Amino acid sequence: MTSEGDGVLRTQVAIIGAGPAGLLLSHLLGNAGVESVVVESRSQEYVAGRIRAGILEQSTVDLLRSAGLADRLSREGDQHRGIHLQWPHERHHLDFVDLTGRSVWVYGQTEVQKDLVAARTAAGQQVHYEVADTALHDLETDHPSVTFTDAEGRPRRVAADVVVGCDGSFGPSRAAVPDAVRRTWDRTYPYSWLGILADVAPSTDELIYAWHPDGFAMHSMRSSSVSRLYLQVPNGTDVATWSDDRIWDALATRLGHGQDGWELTPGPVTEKSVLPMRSYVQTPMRHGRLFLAGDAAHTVPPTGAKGLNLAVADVGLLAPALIDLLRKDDPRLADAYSETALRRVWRCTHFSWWMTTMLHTSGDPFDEQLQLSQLRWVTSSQAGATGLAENYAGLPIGF
Ligand code: RFL
Ligand code: PHB
Repeated sequence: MTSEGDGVLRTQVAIIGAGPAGLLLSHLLGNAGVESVVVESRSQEYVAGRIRAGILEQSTVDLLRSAGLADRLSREGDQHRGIHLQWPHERHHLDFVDLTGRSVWVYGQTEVQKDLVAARTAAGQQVHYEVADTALHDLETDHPSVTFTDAEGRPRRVAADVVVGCDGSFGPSRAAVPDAVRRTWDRTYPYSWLGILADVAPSTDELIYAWHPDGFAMHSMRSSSVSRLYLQVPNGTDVATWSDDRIWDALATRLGHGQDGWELTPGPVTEKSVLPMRSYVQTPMRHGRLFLAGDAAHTVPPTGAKGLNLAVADVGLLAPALIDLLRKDDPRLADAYSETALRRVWRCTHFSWWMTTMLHTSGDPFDEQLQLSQLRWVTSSQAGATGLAENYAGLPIGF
């Protein structure tokens, strides 16, 4: 039992971060009778309201289904067979189902988060929201702990067998691995995305990824009445310099392909933000009694739709490893976690980098010709198309 005495919470697994990685881990552990306490620096509403990922790959949906988390996803999620890839005057559909037998689902991270919160609340999970001063201690011993200041300003300690850092790119967990042990790889791209959410029916059946001399554009969606669109913009772009009209004009130009009378239908913009593009990997994903999962260990640029899916895949490996460690005293999966997880992390890091560099204009005419050549190849060769499809729809967990 998770117990409280002397202001100390005792549990088996202390989880830092109540995003998708943290809550899913707590759910999978709870299903197997392993107790956890979750601490989160933001409010429940803030975490659930963040507009982020929109695409779930096959293995993510399979895992959510097997964990009993997919009732609403099955009813409200929109299964897509593939994506459209285009450049001026050409649009091609890649059918992942024909190419690989796997598909993807449009179901927003906001909805995944709501489903996770509902499931954890129903199970009586302890989640401490709006905490401050989160710190990790004694990770190289058998009695690690996490301290924090709770929402009422009281100092608290969670004493656990294991600590899991699910606290994203800006949390304290990744830096809790000593400098002498950790290795990092980092790439900042010379462009950002301006993203909008709009109350208008999508102008496309499936997502459009568009290469254009003015810069990349993408048409995604959240439902039959809500569209999500992105434009490549220079780093440091002030969102205030992009009026709604300017955004819709740029989207119409970059997404228009001059055929079939296709048109983009504009609508009221309900959210607008600029996000930088970055690749980051930190190894190892385990140090002593600390395990890292999701964005805490790695960041990918969003062009491959991999961030959320990779967080789910990490947790899909980590949960059985911790269950074996804590219930059967069997450390084999826990000892293999970092190496096993990193194989998929590097595959997705490469795929996200490849999609990003194939589709974003750099202003270099040589790059431009290579990009167009690559696009022609992935849309006309069975081998090229299958490679993209296999990575986008996602390799099985454990790959
Ligand atoms: P999260 O979601 O960042 O959650 C980490 C949580 O930790 C909390 N935290 C702390 N808690 C306690 N103490 C501290 N000191 C803490 N510091 C931080 C944070 O408040 C937060 O709640 O990480 P997680 O769970 O690993 O999940 C990762 C995903 O959120 C992320 O990879 C995706 O959103 C990336 N991503 C996409 N992924 C996809 O698979 N498909 C997509 O289509 C996709 N599109 C996107 C995206 C990310 C985007 N943005 C804005 C980064 C589109 C966008 C626009
Ligand atoms: C989204 O719908 O937000 C989305 C979809 C696909 C991506 C990135 C973002 O590659």
